[in-house]
Amino acid sequence: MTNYSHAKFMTSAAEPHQLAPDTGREIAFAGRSNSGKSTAINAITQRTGLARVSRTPGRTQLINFFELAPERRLVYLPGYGFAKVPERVRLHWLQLMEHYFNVRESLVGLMLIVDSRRGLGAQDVTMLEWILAQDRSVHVLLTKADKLNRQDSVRVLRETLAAGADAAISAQLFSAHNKQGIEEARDVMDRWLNQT
Ligand SMILES: Nc1nc2c(ncn2[C@@H]2O[C@H](COP(=O)(O)OP(=O)(O)O)[C@@H](O)[C@H]2O)c(=O)[nH]1
Ligand SMILES: [Mg+2]
Repeated sequence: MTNYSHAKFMTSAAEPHQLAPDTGREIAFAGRSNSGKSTAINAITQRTGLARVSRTPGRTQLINFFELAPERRLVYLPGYGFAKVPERVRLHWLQLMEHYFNVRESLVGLMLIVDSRRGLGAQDVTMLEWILAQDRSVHVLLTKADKLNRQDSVRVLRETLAAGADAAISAQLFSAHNKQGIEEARDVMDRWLNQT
């Protein structure tokens, strides 16, 4: 079992040559700006402030690496979908992501962070298809589940699973505010990090 509270910041990469060494295993967190990535990372690691919760969406264009244990990493990918991002920044994001996903041998799974009130959007689906085309595992965290009533949360979970049915993705409801689904997310990550 990984002790997620031992997570510590390693390094940031703005350019391909700055990525952490590609050894061991790592899990990446990706999703739209403002979908709750930082908050989910902080809840899973129980480390408030490990990943900064952003006031200004769309600003982080860095890949942030956190060490969970020796040779085990959590990777925070820059968010997408923020309308006000200049074209040059968006292209840089695209190049960095293409490079990361194409080269990264230690990447064992992607946590796709999706606001449960929005559900899977077009850009999430593009990301999903991209990752699945490379035969990598995806688990969708439907965040901010505290904002939905029971009926709506069940519906969005069902729709998400249906959208990924061909590829057998997994998905769950998650709320950092209600501490809902944190153990379930850690279990998925443990499986990916420790599979033999
Ligand atoms: N109600 C609620 N709000 C959340 C939750 N997780 C994140 N948020 C809010 O959503 C906004 C964006 O969160 P953040 O983690 O910075 O998203 P990021 O841009 O994907 O890293 C912030 O205002 C958070 O407080 C949650 O579980 N419940
Ligand atoms: Mg963030």
